[in-house]
Amino acid sequence: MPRHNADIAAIFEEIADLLEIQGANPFRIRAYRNAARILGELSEDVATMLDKGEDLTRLPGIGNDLAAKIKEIVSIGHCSLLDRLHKELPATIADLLKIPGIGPKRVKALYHDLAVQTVEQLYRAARDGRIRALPGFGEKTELNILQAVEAHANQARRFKLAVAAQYAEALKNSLAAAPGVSQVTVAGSYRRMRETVGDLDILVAAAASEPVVQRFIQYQEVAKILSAGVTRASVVLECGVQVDLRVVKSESFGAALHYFTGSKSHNVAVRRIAQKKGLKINEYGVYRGNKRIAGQSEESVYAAVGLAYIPPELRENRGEIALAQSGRLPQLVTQSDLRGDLHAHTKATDGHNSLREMALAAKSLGFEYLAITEHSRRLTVAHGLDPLRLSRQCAEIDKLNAEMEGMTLLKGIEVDILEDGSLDLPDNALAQLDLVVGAVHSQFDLSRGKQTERILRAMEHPYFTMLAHPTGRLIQRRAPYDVDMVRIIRAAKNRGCFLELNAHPERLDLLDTYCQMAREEGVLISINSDAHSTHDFANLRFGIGQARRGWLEKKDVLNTRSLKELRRLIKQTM
Ligand code: DGT
Ligand code: CA
Ligand code: CA
Repeated sequence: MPRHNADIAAIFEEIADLLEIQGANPFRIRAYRNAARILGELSEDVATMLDKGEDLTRLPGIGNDLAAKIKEIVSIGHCSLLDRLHKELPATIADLLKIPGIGPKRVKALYHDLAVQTVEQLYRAARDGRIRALPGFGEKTELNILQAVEAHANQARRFKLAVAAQYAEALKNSLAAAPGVSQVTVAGSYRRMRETVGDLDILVAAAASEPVVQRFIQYQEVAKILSAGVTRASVVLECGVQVDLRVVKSESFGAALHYFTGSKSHNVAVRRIAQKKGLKINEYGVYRGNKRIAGQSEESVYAAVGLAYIPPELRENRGEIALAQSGRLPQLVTQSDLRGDLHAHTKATDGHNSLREMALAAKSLGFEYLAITEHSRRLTVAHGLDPLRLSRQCAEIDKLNAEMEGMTLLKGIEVDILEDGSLDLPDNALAQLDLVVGAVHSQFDLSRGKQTERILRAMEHPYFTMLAHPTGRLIQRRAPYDVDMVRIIRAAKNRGCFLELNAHPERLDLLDTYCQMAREEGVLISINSDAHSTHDFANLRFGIGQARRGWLEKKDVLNTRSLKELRRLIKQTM
């Protein structure tokens, strides 16, 4: 039974894909995609909201028709519209969309002109050179398709962190309620906040293991039991996620947690240090000879081998161990350090809430400031602002600021960086703003040299404050554009401007390794929600996770500054 928002979002995405392959009305398709996005970002399960008798049409982008479909899915477990679409199109056709670079339009052409229905048929069509002749494809596209299919076949399925979170947290709560359970932690890459996770590793401390294993394999979402023993079991959930369970005594919880959090290469390095000290370390504890000297808590494990406690996000064997030896680990930024958010949209463009609603939501998080950064005119699909509409919004912001206490809206724009590196709005429109966030939304396939020059040129613009989602990647959907990030980080340093870490779960861009580089160069990063609705501020936690993986401290993050200090810093860029 699909019951999590991610399940319903997946159904809506598939409907949108199939409708698009059929060539349906674009507005109808967009409605399903929007709804999928809203559901994907909602912090509360819609099933729970329905149980409580809440009206789903109050959610942004959900009208009567979509609300009825959500109810249908939650109550009967499937959607009759999707059932019908499955009868009209081959069942395998949606698989084609999983190949990067193949969108619904291409699937439509491949299906109609070459009768391609499966990934296998797609591969053969590309290999035999039949695709290049199709209008809009060509030889280069054909080669790309061939390579993408090969790469896809070699890639194990991974789940985006935010999607895995929905399944992990529900299962965790269920296990926590089992008799005799004292602690439950989702370990592995999930705890390290990797942007995607291969499987979930759940660790439970309990007096007796059997009742926990039983509860686990009987969990309502289990589709298949791979193995079940006395202290461990593995299952596959209906959504396709594999979950490994380990139950341990609470005296070993710390050692087991350390072992199953990984990463493997971090563990190997820690074990080597233990060996040099004549110690043995495993998932039960740290031992000198037969004597157990640590293992109840992770802190005790690190202390026993002479290391400071290393937060999970750092455990990738990228130098964190040497720092822990010398007591120089970074004091990682936390969500409570954030004083504001510098990238958000409203109803004026493609957002769902009013200025006031966004401001109040940010204030309720304890924020001091929120920058409103709508799209600019070039982005017509998002109904981007021209100079006149921007000026009107600025006037509205002035009015709101005059009446609000404890929350300041900053005037900004997410301005398109055009192909030649110029900005999509004239200087006199930008001059009235507090900050200018520049973004690449087109021409992703320029050569590395051209793409880099384009962005560098934009950054030189006197009003430029910050580069949004610097690599443009969408996790599992679009590769980063080819760009020399080292040069961009250096330019940001020289120019005194900032880079964004976009916290949207599909982006998480700037990537952790580049955060590390920016930090070394002394370039401040802003962790921004890119909120399109009041719910989206919840995504900041994923941005914080990526920032911590990138070793960022409070001082490295622009939006940990007070409004006064922030104003001083952004003024200097202009
Ligand atoms: P994933 O699931 O691919 O996103 O990545 P992880 O890191 O969650 O990896 P997974 O699920 O294979 O294993 C979970 C943790 O268990 C891993 O991070 C470290 C630990 N582990 C697994 N296999 C070994 C091993 O052979 N040696 C050591 N030292 N640790 C291991
Ligand atoms: Ca795992
Ligand atoms: Ca695992």
